Amino acid sequence: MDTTPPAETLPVLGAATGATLGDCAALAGFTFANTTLTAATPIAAGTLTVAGKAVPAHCQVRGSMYQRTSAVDGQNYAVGFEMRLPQNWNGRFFYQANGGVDGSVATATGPVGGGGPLNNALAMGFAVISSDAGHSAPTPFFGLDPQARLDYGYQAVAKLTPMAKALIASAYGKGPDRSYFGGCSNGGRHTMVAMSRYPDDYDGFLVGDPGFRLPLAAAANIVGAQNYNAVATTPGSPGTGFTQAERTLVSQAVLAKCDALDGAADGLVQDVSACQAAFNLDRDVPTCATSRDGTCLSADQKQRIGQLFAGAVDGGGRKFYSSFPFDAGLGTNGWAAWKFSNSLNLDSGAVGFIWQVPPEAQAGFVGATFTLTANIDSILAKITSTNATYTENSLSFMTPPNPSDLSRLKKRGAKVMAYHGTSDPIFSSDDTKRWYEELAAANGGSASNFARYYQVPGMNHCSGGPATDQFDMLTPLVNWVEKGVAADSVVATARGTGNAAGANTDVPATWAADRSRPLCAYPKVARYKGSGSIELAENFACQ
Ligand SMILES: [Ca+2]
Repeated sequence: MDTTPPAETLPVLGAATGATLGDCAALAGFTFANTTLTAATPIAAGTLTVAGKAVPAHCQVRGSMYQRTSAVDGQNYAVGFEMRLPQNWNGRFFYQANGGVDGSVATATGPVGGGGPLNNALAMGFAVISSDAGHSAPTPFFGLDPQARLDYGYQAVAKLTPMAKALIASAYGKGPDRSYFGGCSNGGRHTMVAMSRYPDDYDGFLVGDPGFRLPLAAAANIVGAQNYNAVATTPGSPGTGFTQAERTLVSQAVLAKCDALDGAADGLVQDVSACQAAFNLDRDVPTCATSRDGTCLSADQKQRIGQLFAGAVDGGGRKFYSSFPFDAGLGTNGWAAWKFSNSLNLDSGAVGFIWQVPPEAQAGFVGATFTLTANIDSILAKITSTNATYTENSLSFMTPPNPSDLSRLKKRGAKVMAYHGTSDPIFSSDDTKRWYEELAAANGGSASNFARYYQVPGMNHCSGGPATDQFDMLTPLVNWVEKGVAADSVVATARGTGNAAGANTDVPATWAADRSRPLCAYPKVARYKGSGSIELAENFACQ
């Protein structure tokens, strides 16, 4: 892949200018089509804290849009939201895309990336919106209503965006000069969907560990649980099919082959691509001669685990989701939770109720039973089906259309910064890497003049793992959009013991608690310069 930035000149959008909030309580009188406000409340400085830091004075506005009763399931639906409008506004709007199956209005602080937030958009002066994406419970049963499926997929964003910009105009006397959109996990998916569907509405996109092919990733995780269960010592408990000791064994085997490829044996695999060529599960992990005891894998385990890392396959042996890279983070609790627990308790309901056509029957549904007994070909057929009630299939409403065609976004000067933890166990960084390479190919070999991708070695799903997972990617995104300054790297820090935003217990005790590393714009990787402390980012170069 070509790393030379294209020579073409793209527009640089001008810088936002700030304003001061007028009367917070008066915003309760704001009117907009299909919108009901329930409160406009002044929040004093320090009332809200994020990672131990006080958030400045702002106005909290709560409400909902498009209240209705479903003709399909008889339940009440609306797009619930809150906006937080700073007293001292920086002229910018941030759409906070939330994770999971949505269904609750997370506090609108505007995460800036990674774990243990260094900062937040609200404290930086952005006006921030957060929503429940069209249903008021964080459970999958909203999927019984076809419109709620579409709101969750992409339509809530289209409903909220013009209302939010009008409310900002009402609050400050002008609309936002610049608008940003960001989130991690399903929030990363929302962001990629907005990049494809709403390129005129936002100027900067912050994509974190995106589940941009969420139905297929969930189906792959179900196949994973079935395979781990097939080698489980306790049937029904997939984690006993790949135990903590065995996962640590594989992590250490990966490090033995890959850690030093970046010039520093430091517990971080920076050169993820080279590692996949260097590490061989079959060769580099001992095969058990007799029983499993944590120092080896059985031949059956190796075959199944190797296949899952290569990419889950359907009943006919066809790969339907991405490969996963071998990395140092699969010995962690976070990795295990996604593979062995969330596969039973989250993926089952999401597949069964939100994406399948027809959905499962709610009465008597048991997530673990569904996951461990479902036929993958039946799941794949149903998540790509429609009928008279559910007229749009899940891959259509969940996935960004044509994700490698961002020409409209690019030409108007908008920018994209994406990151993904290479030990993410649910959405594969290989999938995001493939998307980015396809985006580059669609742009003459490089997309680096408007979209950049940063791998986060060792990081699990959005945070955690043996990683430097604390970073602010919103500030460099603003600099790129508004000043034309692109980031070749973003400095990230480990959250070891004593970290003010909360320690990450996956950070090895042998690391400095505040170890730093550059997160490099793909395809470059951080390599040790050969001298100086290996705890400091300044001694690594993106090459
Ligand atoms: Ca290393």
